[in-house]
Amino acid sequence: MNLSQKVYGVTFQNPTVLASGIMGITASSWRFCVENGAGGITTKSLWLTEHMGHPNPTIISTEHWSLNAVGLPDAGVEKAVQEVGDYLKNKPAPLIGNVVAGSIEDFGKTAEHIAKLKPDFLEVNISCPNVEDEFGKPFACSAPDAAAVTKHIKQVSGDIPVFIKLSPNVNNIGAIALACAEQGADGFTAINTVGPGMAIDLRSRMPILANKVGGLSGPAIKPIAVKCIADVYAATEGKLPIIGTGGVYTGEDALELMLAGATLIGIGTAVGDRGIDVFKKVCDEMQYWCTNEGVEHVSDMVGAMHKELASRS
Ligand code: RRO
Repeated sequence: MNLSQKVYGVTFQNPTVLASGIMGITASSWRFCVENGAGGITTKSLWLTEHMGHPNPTIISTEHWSLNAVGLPDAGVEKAVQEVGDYLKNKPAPLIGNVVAGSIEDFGKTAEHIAKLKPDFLEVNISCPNVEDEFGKPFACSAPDAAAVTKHIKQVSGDIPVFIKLSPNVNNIGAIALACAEQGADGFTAINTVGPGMAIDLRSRMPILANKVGGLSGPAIKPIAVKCIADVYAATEGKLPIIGTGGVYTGEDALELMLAGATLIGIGTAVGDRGIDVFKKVCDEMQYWCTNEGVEHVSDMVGAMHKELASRS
């Protein structure tokens, strides 16, 4: 059973990808993920200049969900250039450079810096739910805003495919994806975290996160991820690759996101719960299921729900 996936000429040995914001920003931590089975790596969100994150506590986890409001701490593009450059010199697996900014112009500048390093893809984070106080509603919450960022980034990114990271916190994710596709988006990452949500400590009567609210991730959000991926796939007629992310813990979770339309599978919160070798575990579980079910190549699963629905209508 073959797990490899080819996207825009880039071969991923398996569909699992480290999701953005997990495991820091050093070439050695990315290599460690690949040694533990990751088919690809996404960097944390990179800023043009140094950016302070939110104060602690920034993360709270239960068995069913995590809430985070890390607030995008980053050392700025100089540091990113060093680490990304180091990784790309001798990369063990493809690298997706994730960029973030507070304005369309700064998105362009950051993307231009990172594109020059020749990552395999760019991922554009227009959907962080945790910096609304600083920057207002995420660009991903409006089709014209999301399209404007896409258009600007496509002008500076050369031949690097551009994936737009979408927000689930909208009622028209398909229309937003389509607006980005019309401006040249090469693919999508779906989804960023849900909400924001809030958790309150009973004794202190205070929100647990210093930021009060945070983005929801973990097993509880998988059905939302599946629906969003299916909507994006349908809106773009399955023509553009999707990195499906949201609540994937097991091989069967990964395959479910593939049936909805994902070509690659981001794994984030599960790294903390199942350990760094979650990538290898998820791959072994995908292998096991597909072999038992007679699926020869994992790519046969991508978008298969849509074909099945069409064949029955
Ligand atoms: O840093 C964060 O607080 C954060 C980001 Br950039 C994001 O895109 N999604 C999220 O849940 N947290």
